[in-house]
Amino acid sequence: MNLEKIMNDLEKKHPGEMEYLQAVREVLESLEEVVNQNPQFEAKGIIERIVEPDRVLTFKVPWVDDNGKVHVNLGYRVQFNNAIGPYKGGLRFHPSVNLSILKFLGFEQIFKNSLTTLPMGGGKGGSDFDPKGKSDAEIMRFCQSFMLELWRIIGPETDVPAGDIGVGGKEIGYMFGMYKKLTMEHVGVLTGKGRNWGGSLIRPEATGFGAVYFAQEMLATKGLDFNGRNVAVSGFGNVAWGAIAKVTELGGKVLTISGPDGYIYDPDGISGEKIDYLLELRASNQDIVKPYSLEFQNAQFVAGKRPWEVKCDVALPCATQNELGKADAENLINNGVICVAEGANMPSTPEAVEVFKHHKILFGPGKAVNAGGVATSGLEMSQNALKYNWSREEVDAKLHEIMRNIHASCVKYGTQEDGYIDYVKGANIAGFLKVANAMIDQGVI
Ligand code: NDP
Ligand code: 2IT
Repeated sequence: MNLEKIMNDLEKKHPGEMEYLQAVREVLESLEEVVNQNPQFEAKGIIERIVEPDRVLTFKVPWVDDNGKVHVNLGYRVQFNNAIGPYKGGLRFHPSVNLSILKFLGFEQIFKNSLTTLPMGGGKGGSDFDPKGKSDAEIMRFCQSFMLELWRIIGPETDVPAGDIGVGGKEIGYMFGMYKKLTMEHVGVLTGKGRNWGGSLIRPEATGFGAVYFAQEMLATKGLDFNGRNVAVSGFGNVAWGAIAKVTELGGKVLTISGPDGYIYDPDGISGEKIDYLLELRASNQDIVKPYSLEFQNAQFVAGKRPWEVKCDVALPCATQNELGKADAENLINNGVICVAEGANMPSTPEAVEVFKHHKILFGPGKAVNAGGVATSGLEMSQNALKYNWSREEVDAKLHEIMRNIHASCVKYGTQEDGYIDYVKGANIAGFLKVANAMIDQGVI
């Protein structure tokens, strides 16, 4: 495989799509060996076909605010690859959303979903709508307008969206309501639904729980565990919340959370009622973490900084892409970090990943570590199809088993001659092989 030629061609076709090109390069670098050893992949144009989405829908989303003012946002759905199952992946509402970000997320989702062992293809969507400071009624009107376009191309066997940044249970509810009204069908077209109308137990916690289950497996390869460990977490959203709850349950101490305004350092550890407070903070729609320091004694707010300067054993970046750069990685290493597991999608820059690999610490990439969210979405789809609900314990046990299997796949394909586990390489190869072979079976389409 001529990696540089493929990347040059892509850069020409999609100039300026920085995040998308970054994600593709990382995957292709990992695949070089496997593609060179398997000439059928090149002969069938697998790489050229897998890096381009099957289709992209963009649309305008007009809506009216509480004062009667009209706003127009952009809406997108990137249907990337459905070789192993219906397109599946979240919707992100954040002002930074653009096509490059959604293509990076949709591309990553192909491999992540393949790793889960469940039959799900890859997709992603969203809007540049900013939920910050919006009233409930405004969010509802926006979600309804968004679904007035999106409904045409989704369906329980076609494309099943879910949440991501800025999209949680509330937004899924408003979108589901509009879909149901338009189609007159109460079906599993979205995941992350409310518990009384098709949602799965554990889905809200799943990404964070899964990330910690995966990190547990990583630590176990060195005979270590979470008990008594200091943990730095970034973000304060859905993923951060679930991860903090599970780390605490396993005897670890979470020292930090972060938001766009800075980070919180809580030397007493974020546990008990403080974890519930995170839900309140997020639901306030204000997008700041500072109020935490006013609520709890001893907690300090550090304005405008990231939590990676805090001494910790384990780091769990759970906010957003490229939030942990080279200098942050060096800080973590100098402070003795042993494990970095990505709860968010692509939070570490390529330079930061290089630093982690160079120092041979345990480093788990998002597509493996955070796959528990979409895996539990897959379990929600199964329950919807069965018209049945599994108990909390049943879903949690399945999630745990899936995370153990993903870890085993990474070890199988990522273990180097010296015994170092390259989780990036392992996850990319394991995720790729299943999809690539399915694409070969199904012909050039
Ligand atoms: P939430 O909206 O619940 O929280 C996102 C967090 O990241 C918030 O703290 C948010 O603050 C912060 N954030 C978002 N964008 C930026 C930005 N541009 N700069 C700085 N901070 C930012 O989202 P989730 O917890 O669901 O998602 C967090 C990460 O996990 C994302 O990378 C997402 O793709 C990934 N993920 C989510 C899954 C899920 O099931 N929800 C599954 C797998 C991965 P603010 O909004 O104030 O900017
Ligand atoms: O990035 C992700 O995997 C998600 N936001 C969850 C996707 C899903 O379909 O549950």
